[in-house]
Amino acid sequence: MTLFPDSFAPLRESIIARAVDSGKFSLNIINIRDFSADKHKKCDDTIFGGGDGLLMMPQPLFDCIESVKTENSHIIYLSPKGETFTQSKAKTLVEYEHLILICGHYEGIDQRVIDTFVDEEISIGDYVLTGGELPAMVVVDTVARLIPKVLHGENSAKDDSFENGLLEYPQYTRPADFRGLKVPEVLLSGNHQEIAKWRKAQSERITKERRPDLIDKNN
Ligand code: 4F9
Repeated sequence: MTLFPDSFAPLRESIIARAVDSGKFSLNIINIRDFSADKHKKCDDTIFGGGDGLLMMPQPLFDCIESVKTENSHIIYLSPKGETFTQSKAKTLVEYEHLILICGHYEGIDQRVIDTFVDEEISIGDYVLTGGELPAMVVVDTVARLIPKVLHGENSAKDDSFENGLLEYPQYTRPADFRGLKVPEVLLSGNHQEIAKWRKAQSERITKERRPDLIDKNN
């Protein structure tokens, strides 16, 4: 749910678009403005108590949410005040039958919408954006690729970074020698046991170098 449905064009590309077109999941971009009862379709107003900026009014959001929610809906508000989004959170979310993502814009939404409907607030990181649209797309993309058969064998999720608590090992494709830059010999060996050993060692090395916090978290 958004005041800016056109900003979701990126989800109409590539893997996510194909998954929607082949019915692996459905995606409805709902324009909150369509639910405004105001004759000018107004959806935002100034903030009680003072302060700069505009807040999204409760009426359009209440009507928008009530038009689609069922007892199986899990309702998320994208907000810098939320719990930080992780791969592990994505795995929890993919189990829900129906997710509703509410995108605030301007200064956000009236607290009564949150108190009445929202099951959890999610942040994608400690920074402020112009709205919840980009965070909603991040959540949709991350969760959608965990739905069975959205990814195919050639881009499977099982070796992804974070999947085993480590960053992914380096990868190479043809040619084995590009301008004198060579692919590590072991990967051409056909020895699957040695390849698995090399990949595990590389994963551990790169995680130790770049994200020692991930190692501490696993131990
Ligand atoms: C939401 C930022 C989630 C980070 C929403 C302005 C936001 C955000 N994570 N910033 N509106």
